[in-house]
Amino acid sequence: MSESAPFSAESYFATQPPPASLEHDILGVREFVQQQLKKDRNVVLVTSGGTTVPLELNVVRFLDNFSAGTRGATSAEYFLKAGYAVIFMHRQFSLQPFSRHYSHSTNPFLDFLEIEAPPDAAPDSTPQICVAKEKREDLMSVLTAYKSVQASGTLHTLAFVTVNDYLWLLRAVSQELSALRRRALYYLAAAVSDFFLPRQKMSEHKIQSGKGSLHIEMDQVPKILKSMVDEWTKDGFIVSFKLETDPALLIPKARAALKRYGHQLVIANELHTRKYQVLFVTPSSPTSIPDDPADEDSAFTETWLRVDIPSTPSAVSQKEIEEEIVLELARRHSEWINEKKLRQTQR
Ligand code: PAZ
Repeated sequence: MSESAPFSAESYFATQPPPASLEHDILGVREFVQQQLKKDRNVVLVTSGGTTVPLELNVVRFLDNFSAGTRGATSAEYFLKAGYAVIFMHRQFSLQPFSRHYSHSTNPFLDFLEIEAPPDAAPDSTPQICVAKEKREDLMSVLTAYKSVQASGTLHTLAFVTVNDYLWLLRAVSQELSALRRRALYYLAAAVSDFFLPRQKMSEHKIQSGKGSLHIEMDQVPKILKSMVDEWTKDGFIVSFKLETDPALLIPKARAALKRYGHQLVIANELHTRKYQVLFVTPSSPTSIPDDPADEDSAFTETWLRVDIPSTPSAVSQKEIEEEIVLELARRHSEWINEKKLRQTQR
């Protein structure tokens, strides 16, 4: 255990420096939010990918969090399809909406292309590049969606690398997005480190191996969801994710998060089944969660969302679970907005 007091959100931001690009990034987000306000669109902030924890100021080594960014990139596409404008805040070089279909490791882009000599060409004419026939239909559908999103200006992307970049960006983007009040949806799918090394404890240069084994004491990352709910967002609909490897912890951990932070929904998923099933956990009553553990089962509502598991590891599941997740969230978000409006008019 660290001897110093744990970081609160406030002490974290007072002592850890902001990333150099923060001001520039936020101007871009502000402009995007203003455009969406004019168009009366709902906006979702999607966070995606893992965060790093550098061990040195001149960083050679770092800890990383597991995440390819599949959940975030795929969900962003479905949110766009559902009519949301999307701020996609992702780990640098992790998967992104649309280009994810052509990831270099699973579906290399060069394999889509063929070199073709024009049929009646002179011997010295330049060969043509064309898309392989069997790939054209899929590529056309991805490209059409991509171009349409570009033309409508509904996707804004931002990148982070370290957990520090992530925290500063999350706070600033949430504050900008709060202008949309309940029309803002926060979809926190990034895998964020629970521990970090404060700048004040970091070695300036590469840690040397001469002293034998390495002992590092890390501090706990502050629980910023509380500040997000109470201070940074005004009335937004907040969805956090909970990843566990022990299935027995899924429900208790999701319930504990809702009790502790007071947000709207936790999507719980287990590492090995996350692509085929997730659990939506919400408080049964939007206004209060009983303290008595005996009432716990009735205090929360849990709903599984599932898609078919592919029959072989290489078979592609026809349906992506993110489609189901986003459809259900869009429905719940809209219902929640309407309930809030109704309550306001009844006052
Ligand atoms: O990015 P990915 O598709 O490989 O994984 C998604 C995920 C498991 C990181 C996400 O669904 C999630 O649970 N994020 C929150 C992780 C956490 O508990 O910090």
